[in-house]
Amino acid sequence: MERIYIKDIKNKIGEEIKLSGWVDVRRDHGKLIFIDLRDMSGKVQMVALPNHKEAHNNASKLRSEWVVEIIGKVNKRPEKMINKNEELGEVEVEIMEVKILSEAEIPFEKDAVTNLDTHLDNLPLTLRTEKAKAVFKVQAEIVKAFREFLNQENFTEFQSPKLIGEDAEGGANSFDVTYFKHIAHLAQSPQLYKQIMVGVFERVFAVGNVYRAEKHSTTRHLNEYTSLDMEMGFIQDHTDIMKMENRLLKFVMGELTETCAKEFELLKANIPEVPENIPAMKLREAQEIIKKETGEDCVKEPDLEPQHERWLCEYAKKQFGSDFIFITHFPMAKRPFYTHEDENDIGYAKGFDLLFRGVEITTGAQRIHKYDELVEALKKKGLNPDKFSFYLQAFKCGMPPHGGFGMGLERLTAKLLGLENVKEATLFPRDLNRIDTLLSTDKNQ
Ligand code: AMO
Repeated sequence: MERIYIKDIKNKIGEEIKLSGWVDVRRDHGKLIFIDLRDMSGKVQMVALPNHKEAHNNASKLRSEWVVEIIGKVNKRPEKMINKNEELGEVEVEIMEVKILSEAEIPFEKDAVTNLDTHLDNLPLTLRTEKAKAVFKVQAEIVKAFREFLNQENFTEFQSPKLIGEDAEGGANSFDVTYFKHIAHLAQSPQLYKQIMVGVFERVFAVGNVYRAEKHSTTRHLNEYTSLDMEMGFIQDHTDIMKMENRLLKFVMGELTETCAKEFELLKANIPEVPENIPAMKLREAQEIIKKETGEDCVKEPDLEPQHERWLCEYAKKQFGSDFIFITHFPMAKRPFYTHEDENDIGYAKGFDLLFRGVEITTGAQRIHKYDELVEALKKKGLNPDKFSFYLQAFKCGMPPHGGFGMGLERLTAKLLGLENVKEATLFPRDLNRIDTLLSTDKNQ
C-alpha cells in the first residue's frame, strides 16, 4: 500500500490507508489508546482498539516522537466526539497495524514551556513545536516572496562569497579565519560583491549568511544572520531604493496573507498594512520631534538609540498609521565609505534606515559610483585603497549610479511575529556564548 499524507484522508472515509509520521502524543482512556499522528501535512487522531490485539499491543509501547508507519481505517467520528478546532476533527483513524520505524527518547514533552536557553539547548526537539514551525514557515515564505518579487522586477540572484581577503566594509567587526598560510575573514555583508555585480547585471540580489563579530548580547543582535540584499543600477538617488523596498514589502505582506494566515493566527500576530508611501524623515527632523515630544535631547547624536527607534515607531503608528518609518540622511561620518553624500545637504548621506515595530530592519543608500571619489572616500575613512583594488576595478570598468539595501531576515521575522528575542526567529542562533551548545568559558580547554 502507498503512503498517503494526513491532509488527504478526509475523502477516504471507510477506506484502509497507510500513514507515516511521528507520534505527537499518546493518551490512554481505559482500554482505548489514542495516538495523535503528525506528518508534514497535518495531524490526526488515531485509536487502537483492544480487538486488533497486535496493533493494540504495539500502540501501547508508543511514546512521543517515535516514528511509525500505520495501517488503519478512516472513520467518521461520532457527533459528540467531533473537534471543531482541528482541521481533521471530524475523522479518526482506527489502527489496524503499527510498524515502528524508530524509537525516541526525549528529555521533555516538546510542548513543555521552556526558557530560551533550554529551548536553544534542545532545538532538534523544540523546533518541532507548532509555534516554532509557524515561525520558520513564515520565514521561509518571506524569503520566497523576496525572491519572487525581485525576479519579477528583473533582478538576477547571485551567490556571494563568505570568505573574503580584506575586511570588506572596513569595520572592526569581522571574524578572522585561518586560510592556509593566511588570515581571511568572514563576510559581514555581500556589499562589495553586489556592487561589482551591478556592473554585470544592473539589478542583482542575494540571500545569504553574514557574520558580525559584535560582542553585543541584546534581543536584536546575532553573530551570524541572514541578509536579504539587493542592488540596482541607473537610479536617480536613494529614494528609488526606498520606493523599491516599499513595493517589495507590500508584495511580501500580500504573499504572507495568502500563505501564512494560519501561522499568524497561531502566533497571535498580525500582518502589517504597508502604506503606498512609507513615511520618511531626515534624522535631524526625527531628533527634533523626539526632543519636542519627549523632552529628551538627542539632536547632536549621530545615530538613534534603541529607545529612540522604539519611540519613532510608536510616533509613526500614531501620526501616520504606519508600522514602518524611513529615517534618512545620517551623518556621513557614521556611514560606510561607499555611501553617497547628498550634494544638497553636505555632510549627510543619501541613505536610510527602515524602522519596523521598534527596530531597524534595513539599511540602504545610494553609493559612490565614480572611481576617484571612491578612492578619496576610502582614504577619508583611513582605509588603504590598495587593499580594495579588486573591488575598485569595477569602478575603473564603468559603473552607473546605483544603490541598494540589506535587510536582516531574523529581525524582520521577529518583529512581524511579535517575538521578544531575535533568537526565537533564528533557526540555530550563534551568539557570544553559544554555537549550538554553550561555549566553554574555561580558557584551559
Ligand atoms: P547594516 O550593517 O546596517 O548594513 O545591516 C543591514 C541590516 O542587517 C541587520 N543586522 C543584524 N541583524 C541581526 N544581528 C546583527 N548583529 C545585525 N547587524 C545588522 C539589520 C540591519 O538593518 N551593507 C549594508 C546594507 C546596504 O547598505 O545595502 C549593511 O550591511 O536588519
